[in-house]
Amino acid sequence: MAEIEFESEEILREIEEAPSPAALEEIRIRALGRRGALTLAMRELRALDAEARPSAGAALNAAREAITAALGAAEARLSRTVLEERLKRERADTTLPVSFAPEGRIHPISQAFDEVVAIFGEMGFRVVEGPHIEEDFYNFTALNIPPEHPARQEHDTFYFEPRADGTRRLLRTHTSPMQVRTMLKEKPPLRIIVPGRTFRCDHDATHSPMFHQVEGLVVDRETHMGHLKGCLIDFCRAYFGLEDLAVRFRPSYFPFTEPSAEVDIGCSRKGGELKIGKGGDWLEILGCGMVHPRVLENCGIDPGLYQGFAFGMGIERVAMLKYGIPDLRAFYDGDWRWLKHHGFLPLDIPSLVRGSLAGP
Ligand code: 2NM
Repeated sequence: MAEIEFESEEILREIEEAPSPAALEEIRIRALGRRGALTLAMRELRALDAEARPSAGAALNAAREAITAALGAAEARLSRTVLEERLKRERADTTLPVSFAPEGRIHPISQAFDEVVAIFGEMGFRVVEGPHIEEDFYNFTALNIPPEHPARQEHDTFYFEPRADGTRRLLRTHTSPMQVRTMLKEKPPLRIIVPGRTFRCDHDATHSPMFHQVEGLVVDRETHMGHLKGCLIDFCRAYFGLEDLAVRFRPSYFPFTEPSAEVDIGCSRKGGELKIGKGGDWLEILGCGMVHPRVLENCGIDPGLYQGFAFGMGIERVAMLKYGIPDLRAFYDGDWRWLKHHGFLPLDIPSLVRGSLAGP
């Protein structure tokens, strides 16, 4: 035998035009497989005349290299195409609206915060937030609670280890340190509320060592007890969604306000069932008072020119009353079934009146 017939041009053209990795594989088998055209041609080399063999062998080897290279290039091109098509097919549009049936729930504490903030926001209050770890001055001294004052014991304070100079930092026992910081930093008129976490070393069925408060402060030239009463009566009626809710102010004592009062809302406890509104019984929900002149002075405000009122409430308590949650401790358990029952749908916008309870 003097010659071997093998044409690689047709194969190379087919490789170039292969539409898919599967088509490419079919061509590879047809050319280089065990019974492929080139494999069979290589086998014929043995039957060739000795002088014709080297050049024919070299030609076949060159054809093999060309085909192998073309297959590699085609494979890279086709796998890129496959990836691009898959990306096009599986594309996620992140601008689409979120699911309308979300599984998550807004915690009742967060919901109550949002509702309280919405009401005071509508009245022109600004939200201020600050650190949980505080200095003694902002938590106590500036608020007319000097060292050895019995209120320091009543506050059941969590203290940190003393520093070299003997002073200790603490976990704030109320959010009032932020009222102090705001008065020291800004000029009246002031109208702020401070929602946040607070800490007292107290743990039983009705007390948690970590709890939540909203406190408020108004300071202006002629702020008086009438402003305090109007503001807090409006708040109670808006929060509970009852225009005729009974509200009363009962004299009380706080070191940082004078006079001081506690705010009760009307309710009825007939038949063991609590109903908020009217009915001769009372429920305490707020503490308040006119800011003590010494507190204003400690915070760089001239009590001869300015007066202010302040108030504070426990968020757990107002949330329990409004949403009918019986047990304080469940707030912190992180039990998903409890949250499914008492939590709120994330897409509800908290309004001045109420957020709707999530369905089952
Ligand atoms: C309350 C009750 C009464 C209060 C006072 C102040 C400050 F810093 F302005 F003096 N902040 N919050 C206050 C007054 C808080 O909570 C039951």
